[in-house]
Amino acid sequence: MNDKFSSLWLDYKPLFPGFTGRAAIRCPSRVDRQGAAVSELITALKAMLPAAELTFGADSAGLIFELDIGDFLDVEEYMISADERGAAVIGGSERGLMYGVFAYLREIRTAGSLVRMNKRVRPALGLRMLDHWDNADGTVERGYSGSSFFFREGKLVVDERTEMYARLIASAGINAAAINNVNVRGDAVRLIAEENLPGLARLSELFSRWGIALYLSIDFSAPISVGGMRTADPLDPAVGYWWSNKARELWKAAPGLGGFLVKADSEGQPGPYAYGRDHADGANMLARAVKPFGGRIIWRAFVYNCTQDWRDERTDRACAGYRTFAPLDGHFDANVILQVKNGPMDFQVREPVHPLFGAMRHTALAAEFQLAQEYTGQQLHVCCLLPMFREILMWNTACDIQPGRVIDRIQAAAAVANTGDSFCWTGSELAGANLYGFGRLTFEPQLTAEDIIDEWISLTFGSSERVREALLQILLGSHRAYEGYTAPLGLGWLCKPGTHYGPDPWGYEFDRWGTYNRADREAVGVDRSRTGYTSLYPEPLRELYSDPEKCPDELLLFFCRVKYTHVLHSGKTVIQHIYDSHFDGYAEAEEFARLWDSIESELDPAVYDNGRRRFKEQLRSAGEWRDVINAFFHRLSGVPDEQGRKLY
Ligand code: GCV
Repeated sequence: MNDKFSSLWLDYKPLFPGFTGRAAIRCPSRVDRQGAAVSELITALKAMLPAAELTFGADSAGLIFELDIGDFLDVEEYMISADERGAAVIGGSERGLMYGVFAYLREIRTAGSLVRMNKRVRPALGLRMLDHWDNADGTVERGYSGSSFFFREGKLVVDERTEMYARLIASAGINAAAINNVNVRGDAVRLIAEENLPGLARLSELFSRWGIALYLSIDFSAPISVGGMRTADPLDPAVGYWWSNKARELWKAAPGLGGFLVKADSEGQPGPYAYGRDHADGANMLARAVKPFGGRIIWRAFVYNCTQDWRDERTDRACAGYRTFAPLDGHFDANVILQVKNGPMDFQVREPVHPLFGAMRHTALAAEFQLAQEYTGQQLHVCCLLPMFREILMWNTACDIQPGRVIDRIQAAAAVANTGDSFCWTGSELAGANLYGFGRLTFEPQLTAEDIIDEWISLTFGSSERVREALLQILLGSHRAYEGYTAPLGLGWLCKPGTHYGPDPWGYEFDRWGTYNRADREAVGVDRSRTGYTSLYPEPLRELYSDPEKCPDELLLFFCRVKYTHVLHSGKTVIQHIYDSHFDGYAEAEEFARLWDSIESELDPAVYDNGRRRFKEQLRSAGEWRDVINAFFHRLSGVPDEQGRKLY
């Protein structure tokens, strides 16, 4: 395991190196002096005012930083009033105070001075969570940032990196983390067994200090695999009893536990179906076991038939989550949260918003995003997902409950983490924007993606205007570019099966996963009115998506099957759009690499070098995508490029 790590956006630099006066922290006894808020403020002030005399509580003629807790605020809410002489930060609890301190530090660091400000902020969502797909053997499923820092050879690790991790994500506003893969395999099955209680206790204590609830992905069949029972039937009272005892044991050792995350009856994971029960039976049995301890069950809605017959044109994977869970609306206990992927498929570069967000009226929902860029370049390609995440959160479900945006319909947001034991945590420094931004966006979704990226650049790379402009241009344009040179117009799954990296337009065709583009000589795309998928949306979305003349260009081939000569709203034909977007996307990637080179002198040499190697691979891969996909559609359609470019 790599023990060296960067402090990323928490790398406090001297702000006023020449300030030799006094700086005092004042707080009443109701504020915990050993708590995260006070300790972070001390760490930051020592680094930012290296020559100041830092005092605690005493009167001071210099700068004054007052911290307090006010029960008129919500637990995670904070207020800041500040000017050139210091600041007063009040939180609704230690947690709120910690968020207030982080917010204040962020403001003065991005401004480069002590600022005058008045602010009162409450997070938009109560649960802002990271899901790590770390395995107990130290590997990370869909991990592109090195090995796990939570597990080494089957054992839990709690060390300085864990502390830094907690500070980093807390500073971004994240308040929960599931540390192990939802595919619970190998030694991870026994994570809830007695031998792991001391490790879990240490980890949950560390997390709690930073306001983070520890979640565990569990094996639904643990009564068998861990408990030695003969069944895991959720309606068998002995099974419920086993889970209740297990929960008691876990919460006694680790009171900071938040609950369990469950992938059941999906891609080979065990679940209630084996006993003829449904997902509500499974989730509620666990919910009852954890309820006395304030625990929650996060139950994933990623359930579909992954052994489909490709010739069956009626069965559509996109419909599966809806058809499984919509009939169960209202059947889940109050401490169950149904975690729904942002789209109906699986984190493709472009998907429609999942219809369950508009449909589930009586079920608590979490939106699940993926920071790990499984289908979006695996952190070798720069692909900033924040504009897309924000668009999804602000998307109007058109349901008849108002307000009806996704952000109004959910109680929580979770993201598959993109971290590992690489020095910069996310393999690529630029992928750090996704990690930071997910927390900030789910805390304050009124911020734009540009606001957040700008803030992240300043905290991570400093105040150079050239760096700021170059990185903003790269990050803000990166998703559009990636979509352009890979899978435009809502066409997903053009990637290689298994690894999900690089082009293979027939890789997922004619297979069992139910993920097709159905391209032939005449036409391309899936007619999702025929499969019944468009009917899962209310009007006016249903009509919008069903009609190729109305459907938004960027989703056309997801929803409709059209001829290559079909004319888009943009005025181009489908085939010409495919060619152009591949050439344009590649040109944008070239421009990103050039911009990165243009700021070389302002970057740390190791950071520049890491980026340069990744941009080189991005360009190689983007060229491959452009050529393979253009050649594929050119050969199928026989339509030449209007500009006469070589299509290979
Ligand atoms: C953890 C996709 C990924 C799998 C992942 C799964 C999920 O299928 O390729 O690696 O498994 O999603 O979200 O459960």
